[in-house]
Amino acid sequence: MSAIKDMVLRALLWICVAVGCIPVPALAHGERSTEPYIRTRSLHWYDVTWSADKVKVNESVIVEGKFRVFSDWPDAVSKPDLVFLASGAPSAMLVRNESYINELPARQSIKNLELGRDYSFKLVMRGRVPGKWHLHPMLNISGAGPVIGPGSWVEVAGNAADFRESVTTLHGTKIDDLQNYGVARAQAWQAGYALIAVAWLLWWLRRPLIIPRWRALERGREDLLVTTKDDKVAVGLLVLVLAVVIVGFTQTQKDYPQLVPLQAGVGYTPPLPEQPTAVAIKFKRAEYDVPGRTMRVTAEFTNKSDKPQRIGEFTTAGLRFVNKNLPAAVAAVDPKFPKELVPANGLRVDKDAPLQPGEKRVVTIDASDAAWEVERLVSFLTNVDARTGGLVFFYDDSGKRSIGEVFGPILPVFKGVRL
Ligand SMILES: [Cu+2]
Repeated sequence: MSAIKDMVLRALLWICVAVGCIPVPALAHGERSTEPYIRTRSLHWYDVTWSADKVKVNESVIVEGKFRVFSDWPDAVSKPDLVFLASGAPSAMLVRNESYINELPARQSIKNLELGRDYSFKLVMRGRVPGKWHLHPMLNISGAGPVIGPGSWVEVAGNAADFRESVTTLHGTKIDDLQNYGVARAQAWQAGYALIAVAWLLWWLRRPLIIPRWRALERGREDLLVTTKDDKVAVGLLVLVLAVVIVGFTQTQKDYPQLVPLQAGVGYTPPLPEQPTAVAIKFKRAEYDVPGRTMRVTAEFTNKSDKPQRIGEFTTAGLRFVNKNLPAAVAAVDPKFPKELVPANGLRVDKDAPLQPGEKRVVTIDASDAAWEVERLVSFLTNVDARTGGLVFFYDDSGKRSIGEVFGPILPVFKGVRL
């Protein structure tokens, strides 16, 4: 018994040490906690831009880009039949004033996204609370939860007290600041109901409670528990509550005769037009080299276009592995794109010569970086369904891009970096 007690105490001690004594500043907000099979096989965000990295309170920053709904969607994740576009940022430090999917306002949920297709998105965020905030696009998927896109730091400068969210209603009423509009009225209602609830509780609490009542029950004197006076008070209270509700409802209807109810409908937008993939990809194998921190994917590539094609980028889980030997691919990375999401080692392509029209070639691509560990992406090695996936960007000799998908099972290996 004392051994178990010892063990429990020791475990508690270690938990205290772990939680209390190693404070780590929270610089982000959990974007790395999503399982790798979701991050590598559900949504692939690309061409994401932030219009500014510094705004003043009340100024806007626009986050826009595209996402591919991956063909090899994991079985364990609900299909994207109902989604809602949101922003991933700490609370409402920036407010979301507008949101769009394929230029359709996305203030409501959107239904029936199609696998293997692309969608564009746009978020208009306005600075509210000064500070440095990590701002991501995020898609909430019904039944699966949020899938977060790449994040960039946006600094909001100025004074929080200057923030205003003013609107003019359909009737022309000017509301100076939506932040506190109607708050006092809502609080008065809550306080009123709380008062009634507390009065009702006190009515019963003022009398002897558990033991005397139990003894009365024991003696078969249930009639002593609820008196006629109690009944009267209960009826009075019921009438009071009904009167408050009816009078409140009538008065509110009179004050605001025309109301638009909260909208519960969902929208639909067809995906963006399908772009022909210049290169067909036939997956061969994938391995994760544990000591070399490298994901290595081998596939057969067939050039279906009439122009030579090269592999420029492999992107998965928000990381962009870029082939540094291909200027078009390097130029496609916006210099303002978060550096930590573009691993310095880039993408190694073992047979990098242009793939000629009609040519078929087996190529191995190596994506090496500590980011696999930092981004907590290696836990796919312990998943029951160890699969991975990503987008491959091809560029022709004129710099035109096309996108292909690669996915398949992945195995861990321990042989070190191949040179
Ligand atoms: Cu973040």
